[in-house]
Amino acid sequence: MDQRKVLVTSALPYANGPIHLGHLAGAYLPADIFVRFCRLLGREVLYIGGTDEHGVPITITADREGVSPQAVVDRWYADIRDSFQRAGISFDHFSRTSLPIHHQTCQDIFLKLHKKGLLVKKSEKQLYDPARRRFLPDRYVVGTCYHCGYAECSGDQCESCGKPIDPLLLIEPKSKLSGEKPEVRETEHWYLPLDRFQGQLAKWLGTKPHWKENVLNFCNGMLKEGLRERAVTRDLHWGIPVPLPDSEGKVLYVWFDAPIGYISSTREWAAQQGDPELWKTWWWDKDTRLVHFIGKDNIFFHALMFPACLMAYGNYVLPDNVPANEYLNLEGLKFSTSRNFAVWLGDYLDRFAPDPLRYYLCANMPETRDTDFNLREFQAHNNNELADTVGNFINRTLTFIERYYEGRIPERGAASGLDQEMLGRLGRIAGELGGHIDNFRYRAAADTFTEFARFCNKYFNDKAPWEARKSDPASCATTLNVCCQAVYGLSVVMWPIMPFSAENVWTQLGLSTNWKDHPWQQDYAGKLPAGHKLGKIEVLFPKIDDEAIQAQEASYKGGKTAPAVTAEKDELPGVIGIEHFAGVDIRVALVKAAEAVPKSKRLLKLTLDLGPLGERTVAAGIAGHYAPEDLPGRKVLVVANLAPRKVMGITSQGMVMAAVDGEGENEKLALTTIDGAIDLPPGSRVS
Ligand code: B3M
Ligand code: ZN
Repeated sequence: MDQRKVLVTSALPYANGPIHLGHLAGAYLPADIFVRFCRLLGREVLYIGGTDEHGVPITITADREGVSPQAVVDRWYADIRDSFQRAGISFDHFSRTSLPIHHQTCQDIFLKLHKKGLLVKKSEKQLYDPARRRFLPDRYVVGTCYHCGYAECSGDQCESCGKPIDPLLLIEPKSKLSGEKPEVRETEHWYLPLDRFQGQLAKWLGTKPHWKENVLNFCNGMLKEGLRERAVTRDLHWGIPVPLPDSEGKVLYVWFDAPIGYISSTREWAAQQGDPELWKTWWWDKDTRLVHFIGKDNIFFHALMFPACLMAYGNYVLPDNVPANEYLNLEGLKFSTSRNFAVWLGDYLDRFAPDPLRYYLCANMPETRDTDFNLREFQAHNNNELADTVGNFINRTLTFIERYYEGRIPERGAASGLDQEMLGRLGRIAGELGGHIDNFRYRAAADTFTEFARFCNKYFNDKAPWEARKSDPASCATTLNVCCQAVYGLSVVMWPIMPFSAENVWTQLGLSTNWKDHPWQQDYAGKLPAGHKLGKIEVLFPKIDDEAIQAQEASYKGGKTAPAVTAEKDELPGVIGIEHFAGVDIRVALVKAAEAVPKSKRLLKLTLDLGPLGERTVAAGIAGHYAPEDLPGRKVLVVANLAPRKVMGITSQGMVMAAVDGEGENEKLALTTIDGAIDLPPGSRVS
């Protein structure tokens, strides 16, 4: 195995809202599992993170909430840092990009590139909002993507196809500030001529055939199209000032500054270690393996643009790997912070322990394709695999020893065929599971782990120590001795995925809870000598019941919104708070069938497809306005969380929305449909 030192980074989340499980599965959990594995393996490893505190995502949040950008980032930096800590994401250092050390590092890099003649100043046309008298960088403008047709594309990068965007080419652009069509004005900016790095980047990427296919495909696609220059400055008042004369009102582009955050976070770490130069032994040493964990929407910046900056500067190592993940969705739909359609990490941790989530996300990691987070599946993984398999084996072993051997490990005698098979498996588990983690195969790692626990249970059953205790005490003692060593082996290989539970097992085994005492490569079978006294035994993975799952479900199926910095409540009569509106679950529904309701002039009976929410029957008062045969195939809007009611013998499970004017004979009615809009799947939320 490659024992070079490893510098690991996880994408810096924007400090403008809480972390959700989609984030966790994308860039944090996989990094943490890898880092913990490296630690036990004895590799020198440094795990760096922090929050991304600049750019338009922050200023838009601040504008919306009527507070300063600093107030926004201060709040979310602390919230994000705490959530990660509670989830066991074990950064060696977690910094923030609004700190002076980061500003200095970025300005230094910018100036060095400028001095080398690698930045080009150009007067360029940019979108400008005349109503607000402001330029509209990045996410201040939305329009339709000219690559893929995505309608909510922002001015820097398309969320749908991941490609960088030239805002001037957006189709039907609109200002996010005024909603108006922007005009085009001249402004001066600095550009990084990525085209000049095309050859160097292609050559470097050619040395990475082992990278994940999704990452290589994306990069090769971009190279094929030809890289274009990218502006690295913006007209904004929040960010790192451009360190050149006549740059009033201009800051560095957030995607120029954010990846440099990895470097400045390392510098801050070094200073705190008492050796401010220590960061160079990581970033400026060709023997460092630099590994960036990110979500797929960040590939361009980590695998092309940031490496180009590092090449331009010189000295720095380039990424050894960029194992980008696909997306984790929530019940078939994208996690959405703005629509509060998410399981928030902090909220989850208020209800459940971190490890069952870590295990489930590891087993369900979006490694090569998008995967789905489903609370029922999470519950099943906990109850069946963790509680009934892993926990059961550990618990039955330890309670047996406590009951019949006074809590001391019994002697191991001659090994039978079954014992030898068990010991053989125990000897191989670290290599097998470690190989998966080392190659970012998390799903296989979780499978291998659980499969091993299953085998342990089978061994226990086959050896039937409860019978052997009387008929063959020596064999019973051997079985329990071997089981204990297997419990130990399980606990060590468990640590990267479920650190809290591993440490709990170490306590139950009467061992140190310091990971440094539990190397990955060791003779697990010989760890616990006969006579060793166990610690206090407890259930490792309690079962999760339906009520707990339902409570968590309610948090995103119409309910709580992400807390704002200041919650303003209007006291006017008839005015509702956002939490009331958020309680109404409006969805896109595809009409599958429509039929007249006997004896009713008003009603049609509709069969609707709500995607992940399933099929519904709804009685709609639209018969005078639509013929049943005109409706199948149309996409309508439905209030999906209304209590069912009986109308003319039909149980109506929701309400179809329509615009109405007048009454009776004079009634005018039109269904609110999204026909002809972009292809929104049934079940999409409306907000
Ligand atoms: N903050 C984008 C994101 O959260 C950005 C990542 C920066 S990594 C240097 O997806
Ligand atoms: Zn696109």
